[in-house]
Amino acid sequence: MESTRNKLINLLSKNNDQYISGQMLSDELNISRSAVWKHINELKKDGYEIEGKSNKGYRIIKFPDKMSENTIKWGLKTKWLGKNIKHFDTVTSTQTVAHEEAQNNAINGTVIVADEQTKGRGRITRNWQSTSGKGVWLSMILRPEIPPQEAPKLTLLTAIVLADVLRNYVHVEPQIKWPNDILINGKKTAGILTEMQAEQDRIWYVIVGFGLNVNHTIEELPENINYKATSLRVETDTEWKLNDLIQEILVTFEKTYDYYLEHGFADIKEKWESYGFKMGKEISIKTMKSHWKAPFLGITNDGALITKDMDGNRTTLYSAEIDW
Ligand code: BT5
Repeated sequence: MESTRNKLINLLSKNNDQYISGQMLSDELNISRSAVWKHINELKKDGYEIEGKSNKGYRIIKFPDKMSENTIKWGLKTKWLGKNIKHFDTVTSTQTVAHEEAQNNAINGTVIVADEQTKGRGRITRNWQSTSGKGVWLSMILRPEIPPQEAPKLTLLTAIVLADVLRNYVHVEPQIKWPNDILINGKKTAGILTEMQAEQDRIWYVIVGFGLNVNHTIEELPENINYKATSLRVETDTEWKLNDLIQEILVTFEKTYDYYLEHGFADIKEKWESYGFKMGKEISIKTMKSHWKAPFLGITNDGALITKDMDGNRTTLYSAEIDW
């Protein structure tokens, strides 16, 4: 059940710029005027700026920067994505929670987001470092009516969404390293993980998760000889508000995803290629069996890597690692 506190925030948020009287709040919430006043004081302690005028009532002037269901929803301009948001201070993995929620019939567009993940997951058995409050660790539950074999396209679609937001909102020049890494200046700033539950010809649900390093200083970034990591703060010398970034990403995702469902994948593929890291250049490819160098010629309509095999014949790869 929704808490009185959340109901109060909702009432105050709905009214945007207008005041809402203490009496009306007390009637709507079914609590005394002094209980309303106590709740308002609690909100102020949590960083909400609330103006109170004796003959008019209350209005919210500013939400706190701290991430919460309410602060992400405040001013979020999406039609269906993020209408249901669950925020956690700490969680094992937002993917795991999203699977549970999806199995409990969570609606299309449900968003799971956490300040910290203790077991953030990458692909296969890899891990994703998700330090508390430093980045966006978020999973979306989607129920698209597409054949299961099209689901990998959602990884590529999410990559161009993140790249678009980084270019247009953060004003950096991102690149996408096939299939799912977002790089700035050659260093990884985000990764995407797409998982699904499906039958042969029907998707039950898809979970698209991404991790975006935002406010880490250089010292706070994961250190590893195998990969180079970066954050938006390191690249731009600016601290970013996680709530604002999430809103930008959700709005851009909704637009791009709806476009894909209506018009197909061709434009998204073209855009992906315009962001492609080492497109047209020689890359170092590793599969389960071999390791060789070949040119990166593009991606297919279903997102596979187009390159050449060791004998120089054109080939497409659905899973492989590209070395840095
Ligand atoms: C990915 O896998 O890049 C997908 C990462 C998806 C993370 C999100 S966060 C929200 C949701 N909940 C989850 O539990 N997961 C998703 P992959 O391509 O396998 O890359 C993993 C590799 O990236 C690791 O083996 C490290 O080399 C590197 N890595 C780990 N943490 C990193 C970080 N914070 N920044 C940059 N690189 C990192």
